[in-house]
Amino acid sequence: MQRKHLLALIAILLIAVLALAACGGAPATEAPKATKAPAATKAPKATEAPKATEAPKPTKAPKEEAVKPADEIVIYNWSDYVAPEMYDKFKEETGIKVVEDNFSSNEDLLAKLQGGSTGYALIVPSDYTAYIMIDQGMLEELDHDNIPNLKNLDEQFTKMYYDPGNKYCVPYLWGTTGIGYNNQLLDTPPTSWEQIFKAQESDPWYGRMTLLDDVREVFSAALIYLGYDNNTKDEAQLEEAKQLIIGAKKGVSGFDSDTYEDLVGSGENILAHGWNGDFLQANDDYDGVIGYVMPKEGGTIWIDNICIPKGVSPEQKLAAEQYINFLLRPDVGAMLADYTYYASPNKAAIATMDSDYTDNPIIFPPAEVRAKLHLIKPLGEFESVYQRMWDEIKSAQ
Ligand code: N2P
Repeated sequence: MQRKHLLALIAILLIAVLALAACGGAPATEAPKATKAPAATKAPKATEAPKATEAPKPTKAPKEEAVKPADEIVIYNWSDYVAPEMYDKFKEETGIKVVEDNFSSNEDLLAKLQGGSTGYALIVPSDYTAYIMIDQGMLEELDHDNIPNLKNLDEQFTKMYYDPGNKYCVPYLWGTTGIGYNNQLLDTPPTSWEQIFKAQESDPWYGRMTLLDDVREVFSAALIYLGYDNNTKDEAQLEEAKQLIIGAKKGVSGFDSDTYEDLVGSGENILAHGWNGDFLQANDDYDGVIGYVMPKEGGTIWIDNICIPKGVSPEQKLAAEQYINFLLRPDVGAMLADYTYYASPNKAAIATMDSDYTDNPIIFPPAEVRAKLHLIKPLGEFESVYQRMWDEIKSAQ
């Protein structure tokens, strides 16, 4: 080959090499597509995840990793509203200690929270009070990623008017308010609110009964007895209910929301206005001497909820969410329901329980009773009228 031909050949080869190199650049720009496309179809998480976690790491990951659950949280709860071994179990499993403090009414709970920082990481308001708290911005939004057991809730408890989608609260237990009685001291079960509100001195239960220390519950019982809406905003009806309650005070030994079931069980009292599960629970200590009825006029039904008040630290919030998730486990939900004798909103827990619980008509009222039950509703500004009249009832001689 002649030298100039050789040079020409070298030049051609060189061009070819350069052209190939240039082409080689093209796949390099296409490469992300080539690796990304299969990632999206084939193994979306496996191939894409590393990139996804790598890229945003500087902004997001460190913050999430920094939050460790608090090692102690305080729950503000109703009394006798937990199986005591639940706290031990949670501590054993997570290292987080749960300390409990108690309140006796929704109004006390609300006032306490409105009074400023409490240190509580969990609270248990009833439906209408959860509504007020959500409305007033008093609750933290729940991070559902930390509560995967939400899937165990019976669907109807994900659609409650006060918190659709469980954005702020998780239903804890639900129940009814009626009359408990000592079946050794009373031959026939009570049938009407009249026996409390119109008790005569000759009645054996006169002076041996209590009303709940609870403004909305007591007004509900009186209003329902009078045939009115238990959430009425009619002041004349409320006044009538107030007079009825004042008239009943003489035959009532006190307003009590915490020990009334024991007073009936021990025989000190004969009747009590109270919550279904409390009477059933007390029966474990008093050999089944306590009965419970829903008066013929009807009564109230309520759903209590576990929620996180605003102002908790991220560590407390995480620990609180872990406790909520624990509660929603089938075994723990069953432990809670079994001990308290209240109805569980946890479908997976109920599925593990026996018919003593699931077929108990006091826990799960039959349709004809359900039809007579009413929720206590939030009343906005009008709530203060109930409160004023309640104060008048309390101070009346
Ligand atoms: C439990 C009280 C039941 C709560 N002792 C009523 N909302």
